[in-house]
Amino acid sequence: MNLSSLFSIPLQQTPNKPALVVDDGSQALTWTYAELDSQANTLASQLYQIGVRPGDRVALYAGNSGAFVIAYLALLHLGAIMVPINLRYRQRELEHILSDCRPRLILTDGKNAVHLRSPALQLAHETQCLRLEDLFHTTSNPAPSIRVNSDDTALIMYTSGTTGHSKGAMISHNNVVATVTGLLSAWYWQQDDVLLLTLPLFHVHGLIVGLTCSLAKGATVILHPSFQVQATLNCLSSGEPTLFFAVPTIYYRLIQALTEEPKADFSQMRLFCSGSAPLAAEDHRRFQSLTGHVILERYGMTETGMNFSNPYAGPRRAGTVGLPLPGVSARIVDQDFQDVPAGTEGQLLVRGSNVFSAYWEDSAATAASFVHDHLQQRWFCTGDLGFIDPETGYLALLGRSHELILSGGFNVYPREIEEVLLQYVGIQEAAVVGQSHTEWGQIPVAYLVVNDAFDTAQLEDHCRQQLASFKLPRAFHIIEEMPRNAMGKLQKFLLPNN
Ligand code: MLC
Ligand code: AMP
Repeated sequence: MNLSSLFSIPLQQTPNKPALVVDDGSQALTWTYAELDSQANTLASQLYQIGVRPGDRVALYAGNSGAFVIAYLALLHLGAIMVPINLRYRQRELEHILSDCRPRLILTDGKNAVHLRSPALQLAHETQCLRLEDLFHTTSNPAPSIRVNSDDTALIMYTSGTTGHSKGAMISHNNVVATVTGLLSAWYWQQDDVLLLTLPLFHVHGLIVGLTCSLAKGATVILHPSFQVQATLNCLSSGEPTLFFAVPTIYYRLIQALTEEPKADFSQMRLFCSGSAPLAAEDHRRFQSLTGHVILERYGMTETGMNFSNPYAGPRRAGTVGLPLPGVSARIVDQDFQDVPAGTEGQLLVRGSNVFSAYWEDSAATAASFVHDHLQQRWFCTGDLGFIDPETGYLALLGRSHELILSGGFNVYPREIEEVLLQYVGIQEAAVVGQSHTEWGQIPVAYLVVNDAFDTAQLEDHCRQQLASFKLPRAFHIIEEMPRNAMGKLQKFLLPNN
């Protein structure tokens, strides 16, 4: 099934029901299912006239808004491939993504266009860049009639790579439908659910788990431009939302605010979910004691959509991500990819219709990410380490086999930062590690071997120009030499405070 067909069910059943409310604090704009569909059709027809065709990549570098949602639906109708881009990315990261996926068009908005207009950003000269605000001025038009197959690629989502550059995970319509149908049943979604969504729409969590599930069910999304503690607490206490999905850093900030002002009433809420990074058991407990709600933690990845979830109806165990979602198969294996007994730590492999097929134009990375079993079934190597509790069958995650740092729900690869540090004159060696942090989960810190003394403020400037702000090392430690083993291999675990 393609995604437009999934959305057509609520459109036919409840055309006049609010599908989307965008509340930026000063005003709330509402779209019914019929209005969203009609505006998406009009935009699809405009984009078709501009020359966007099935299989074309269209990059979206824009904040949460009604126009973002309409552009998503329009591109799905057209069979074009949406490439959502993290808004904190700057020149170097943008250049990589745009030159890698070669979009037919970039859609942006008035607030964020400035980063694409930077003279330093080298865009291929034929790349057209349009502001979403300039596209909504024609009268309604039917969408061009295009056949979109379930195996067609709906999205390319860039996810940080171990090699220092992000890779584009090609996610088909079918992959998204698999995650959505799994979550709709696992979390008992209902048509009268109202989801408060404050996460960015450029990642799987906001776009698929939040927006797409809600539109597929015929529920309502209240979308905020970004997460703000007070606006979130006000909305959650307003009696309107029934669902809230967030990353652990957001729960941490809500817990701080509720500890100071514990009056909020979330009695109409049905479900609080956490994912994208590990939720500290302590925060799970504190949120329950402050609100009476037991957070449901689930686990997923850009490449796979959602894989595991604590049960809606059964026990939600802190420190675990629960059981495989419907349609997901999972194994824990040792270094030779052999199954280990329940209770033993190993790498998690997954397979199912939710799992992507390949990285965009990177067959080597694709081949390195999958293994075949004796039945020639293909399993995706998540790189996540964990064990299955022999009694409950619940998965507990223990960390990553690679060096990925998870900061506030964003991925940060040390290698990428190290490469930027090594470009700086005077730095001889650089090692970046994740340091535990109560609010962010982890933060990147850098250890440097330097030739001469230098100005840390200037080094910070250099990093800020080259890296998204969430990748900036929060501390620079100068050391005499890197700890290495007899083979000369860097032993990051021996770095001080790590
Ligand atoms: C912002 N900053 C971060 C950061 N986000 N630093 C580290 N890690 C992060 N995640 C930086 C800002 O650039 C700024 O730096 C400083 O921290 C303070 O910013 P802020 O204004 O307090 O941050 P805020 O804008 O409030 O953002 C915090 C946040 C945001 C938690 C709301 O990070 C966020 O929306 N995270 C959600 C990410 C997400 O959706 N992940 C899902 C991935 S999908 P400076 O130096 O400029 O002051 C996935 C699959 C799955 O993982 O399973 O879901
Ligand atoms: P991304 O590539 O941005 O989609 O991030 C995916 C990674 O986030 C996974 O491989 C996990 O390491 C991590 N992740 C997602 N959900 C959880 C969770 N509930 N607990 C621990 N880690 C998680």
